[in-house]
Amino acid sequence: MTDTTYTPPKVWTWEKPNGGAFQSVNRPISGPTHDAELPRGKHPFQLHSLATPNGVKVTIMFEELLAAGHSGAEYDAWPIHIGNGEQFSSGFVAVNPNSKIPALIDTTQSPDLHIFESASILLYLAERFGAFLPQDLAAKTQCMNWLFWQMGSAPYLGGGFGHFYAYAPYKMEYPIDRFTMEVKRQLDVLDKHLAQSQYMVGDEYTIADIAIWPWYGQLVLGRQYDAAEFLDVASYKNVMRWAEQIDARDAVRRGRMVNRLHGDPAMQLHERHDASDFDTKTQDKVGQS
Ligand SMILES: N[C@@H](CCC(=O)N[C@@H](CS)C(=O)NCC(=O)O)C(=O)O
Repeated sequence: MTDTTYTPPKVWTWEKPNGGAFQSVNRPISGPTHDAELPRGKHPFQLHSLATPNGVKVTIMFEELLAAGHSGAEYDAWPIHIGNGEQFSSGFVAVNPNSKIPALIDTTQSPDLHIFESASILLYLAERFGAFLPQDLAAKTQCMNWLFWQMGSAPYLGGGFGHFYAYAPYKMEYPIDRFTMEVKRQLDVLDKHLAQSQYMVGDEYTIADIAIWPWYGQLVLGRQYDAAEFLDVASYKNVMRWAEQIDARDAVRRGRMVNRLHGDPAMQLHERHDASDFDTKTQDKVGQS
């Protein structure tokens, strides 16, 4: 199989698995594949997610809100096994017709409010609790600029670079080159900005940091795609300083643990229903499942 011999047909048809890492769940159509209700806990917010960068944005936000004293932000976090296609259950699709984690239900609204797209969730929670969102117009606009920058940029990192560097069935120079170029350009954008600013918006830690860190912060910390050396992440010194500063926050550490199904058992809290779960229900304590 090589990418130099492929001639696209006149009309693409869905005939065979493509050999990629997510071939068993990828489909060219939307909608549910099976009937299954979502579980429901006792807290105001019901989160259905997974500890990918997009999922971690939201669990960090909840843990930061709770750490800041917003007790109304209590939440139940339920894992969605995307490798098993749980994002295509009828219950999940009813909350997010796009079948992607994270998906959130605010049960304090009548009827329940469904919130999907990680930036929409961050903005919803920030406005709901008046937190991690600047009030000043200029600062708020900066925050939105960087929040939307993240949503537009990360697909080049994840769906572009990450996919072809780590997940594609074989290595192809053209897409790896193209997306490496773009990801390094994005890191340089961040590096130049963070040379002049402690956080993405001046000295204020905001939802812009909470959105960008799980992707680009964790990339330079060597947690994404095993690509730290390839991308020479150490050369982005300001991004590294910012990434380490945010990584040291207790709420960020807790947020990384929620709905994590792989890696160090002590960092895996499959379901989160109570603050005490971090001490008693991680996989090193309850055993592998
Ligand atoms: N733009 C969306 C992207 C969400 C997304 O791509 N989620 C991935 C995991 S990080 C997912 O659910 N993938 C499952 C699938 O594609 O079937 C957001 O930021 O919420």
